[in-house]
Amino acid sequence: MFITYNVSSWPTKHAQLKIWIIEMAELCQPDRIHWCDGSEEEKKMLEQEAFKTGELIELDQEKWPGCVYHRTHPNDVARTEHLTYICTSTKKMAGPTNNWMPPDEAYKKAREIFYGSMRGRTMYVVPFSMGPIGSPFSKIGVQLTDNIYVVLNMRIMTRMGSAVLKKLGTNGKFTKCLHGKADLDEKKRLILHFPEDNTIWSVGSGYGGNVLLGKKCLALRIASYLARQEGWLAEHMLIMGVEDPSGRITYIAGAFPSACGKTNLAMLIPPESMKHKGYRIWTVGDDIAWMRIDTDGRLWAINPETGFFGVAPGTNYNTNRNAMETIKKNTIFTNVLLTKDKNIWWEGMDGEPPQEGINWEGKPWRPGMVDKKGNIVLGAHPNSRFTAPIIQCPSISNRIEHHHGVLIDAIVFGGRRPHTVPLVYESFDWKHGVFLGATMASERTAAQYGKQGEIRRDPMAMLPFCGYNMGMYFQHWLDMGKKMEKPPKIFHVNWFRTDKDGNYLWPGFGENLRVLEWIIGRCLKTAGARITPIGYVPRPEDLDLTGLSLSREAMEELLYVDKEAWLEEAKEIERFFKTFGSDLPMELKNELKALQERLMKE
Ligand code: O2Y
Ligand code: MN
Repeated sequence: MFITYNVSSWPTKHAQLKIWIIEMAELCQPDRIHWCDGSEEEKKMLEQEAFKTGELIELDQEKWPGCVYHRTHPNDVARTEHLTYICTSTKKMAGPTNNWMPPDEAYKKAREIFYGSMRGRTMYVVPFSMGPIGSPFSKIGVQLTDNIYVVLNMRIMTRMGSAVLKKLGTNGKFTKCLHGKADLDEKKRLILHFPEDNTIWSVGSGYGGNVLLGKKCLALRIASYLARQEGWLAEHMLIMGVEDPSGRITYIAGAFPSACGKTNLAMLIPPESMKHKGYRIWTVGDDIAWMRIDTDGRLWAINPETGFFGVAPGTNYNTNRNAMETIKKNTIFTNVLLTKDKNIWWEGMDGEPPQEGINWEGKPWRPGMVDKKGNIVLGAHPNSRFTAPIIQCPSISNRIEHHHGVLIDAIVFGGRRPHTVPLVYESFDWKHGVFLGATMASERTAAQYGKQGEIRRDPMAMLPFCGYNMGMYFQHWLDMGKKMEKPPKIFHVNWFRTDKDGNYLWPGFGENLRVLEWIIGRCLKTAGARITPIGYVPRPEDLDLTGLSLSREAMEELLYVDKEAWLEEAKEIERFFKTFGSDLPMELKNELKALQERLMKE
């Protein structure tokens, strides 16, 4: 079939953009091409279209104004790391932690799947900006997709539409993002990144991180590659402002592996017993931070996104009141339970579960149902999500649109560590801080792929998201420190240390503010600490524990540095470092040696 597209009516004079779209359309052969302008009318039109086909279901508009429901294919409910590739011309550039495919082979394989895959469908052209349009931080992408659900998600998660196209002008740089659902066959699913071509191709999936190409693919994998070339940092980090009783706001960037509560921390609500102090939390972002050194020699950050793609199960008014308030309207719910009266529910939501519903697999569901093996049948998938505009968050920072972002005073790394790692400690300096980030690790939970309980090293929480060789990435972090006049202080936190019976020692959630207060105190040089072989650790009296029912022994255990356990940890780090071979920076090898010497000294 020969299809013509009315190119002369396209709303751009950007020749390269037009040539690329024609090329992609010739490959995928959509029946129509629709340029997204980002308007309200367009949103309504797309929703109506998707309601007709069943791609989206309108929720009860009295209870959930502006909200819609979507269910993905049951084989397509999470990012697929094993099908995600970095396609650089050499394997060395992708490094030992990424799947690698030569670009020619990758393009060839994907081309075969994309070929003719949009016949009978519309190809949507989605121009989007990661970061405020026109900010020196920002990057523009154009995503082609055959999926309305993806367009509507991109509309929430990014600045999208005509204003971006205008900014792109006639020859602006952009990331070429091609997405097609094809036939959702797992065997024909590929998430391909071509950093050298500034290109992303994703085929065979309709879910989250695989298809919202501005998010993990562009804002982390491609951006981390560009950031190294251009001298900045693209990180898997939340950004939050902590306003202290004097009105001073300290901004903190925090890297935690997936499923460690980043969204909850970014929206923290001060506990009752600390409210009298007058702390307030301002949310800048819950997932991604782009950070640059400004003319003052300090590190400034923006959140390049405009929405939250948060995990629904476990979210309730106790665990995250701000998230619950955020998702009350204009939200897309994916793979949660749907009731007959067009209401939604997930495990861990407030109130009683509904008497019946249709679960994430599209099957009838009742509370307490078990499968043939006697396992509980879930209403919502553990990775079910809400996509909500950040602007609806009650704790939203007023600097979200600021073109220079916020000044970062502290970087916090964290993981889920039942043993060994204290509640909080501070690095001796930037280089030692990079070592803390490079060696961070986390226990796998039931919701994650892999062996439950296993400790997985996840440097800077970037293991699945670094778009190039991680050894070179560590060197880039070290180099960034050398360029800053006053780099942020670097800390490590662990909310998940357990006692000998496996019970969490620290209450977590809002109480984490007590730890942040110490971190801020260290930045302002007002909080005390003791020097240990692993860094500066607070004494119990250095933290405000007023109103917290925690025994002195529990507190001491939380802050205990067990030298034997740390020597074991150091051996594991040594093994992990070996995987990077000669790409591991000498400075990190030296940091490990220095840690071992400090541990053996006393
Ligand atoms: O499973 C997915 O596709 C989404 S994963 C995700 C979504 C929002 C924020 N972070 C993550 C992550 O895995 O880090
Ligand atoms: Mn994330």
